Amino acid sequence: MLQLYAHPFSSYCQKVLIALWADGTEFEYKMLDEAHPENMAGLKRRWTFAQFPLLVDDGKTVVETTPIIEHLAALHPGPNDWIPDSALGRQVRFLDRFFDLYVMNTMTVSVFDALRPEGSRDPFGVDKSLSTLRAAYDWLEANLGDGPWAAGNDFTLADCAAAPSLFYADWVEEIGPARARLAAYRARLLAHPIVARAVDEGRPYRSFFPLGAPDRD
Ligand SMILES: N[C@@H](CCC(=O)N[C@@H](CS)C(=O)NCC(=O)O)C(=O)O
Repeated sequence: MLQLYAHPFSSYCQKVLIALWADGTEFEYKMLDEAHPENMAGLKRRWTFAQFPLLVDDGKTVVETTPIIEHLAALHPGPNDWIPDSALGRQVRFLDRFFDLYVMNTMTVSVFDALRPEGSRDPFGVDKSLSTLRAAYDWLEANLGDGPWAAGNDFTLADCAAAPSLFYADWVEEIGPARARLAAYRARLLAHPIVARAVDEGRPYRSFFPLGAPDRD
């Protein structure tokens, strides 16, 4: 049985949960919460950086969301082709990197800054990250195709990355009506039943969001 160390409110965990649920892949959910300190201890034992999610497959540790989904695709394939062959696959990989590096990681700068103790905040760094996030939105607005998904007709790895990225990023810096194509893509993602499940399972933890979760979505 696969095991996934994860928390339902974590954006990167949602990326992998979406792939697991969409494929109907069975796994044991090792919840990283206060009620299960043994799971946090297990995570720390298995991965120097204790970042999550973390997959265990037959005793082998697999870390980093994209390699986790690649591992699932190779060894536990389901109905979804997460990384298609050829040029489409290369586009999927690029978009996966785009959402992780320019949307997800950029958005978390503001989130982590809000968690810093008073006096150690970095407004300059936050401003810079917000400007990068706006540039990422503009790039997506100009370059996303007609969809319905990031790389065309099929829901791929790129959409697993896009869903939690855009879900939370819009809370940090609204996409806004001027970026209609991107806003419509985010709305399509949130209407996808598996993404909606990820959002719903994270709903009880919204008070954890340090910037104040908006009263929507
Ligand atoms: N590049 C990593 C990022 C994982 C990540 O940043 N996870 C967050 C939770 S969403 C985390 O572990 N935060 C706690 C920490 O960094 O100590 C991946 O793709 O798995």
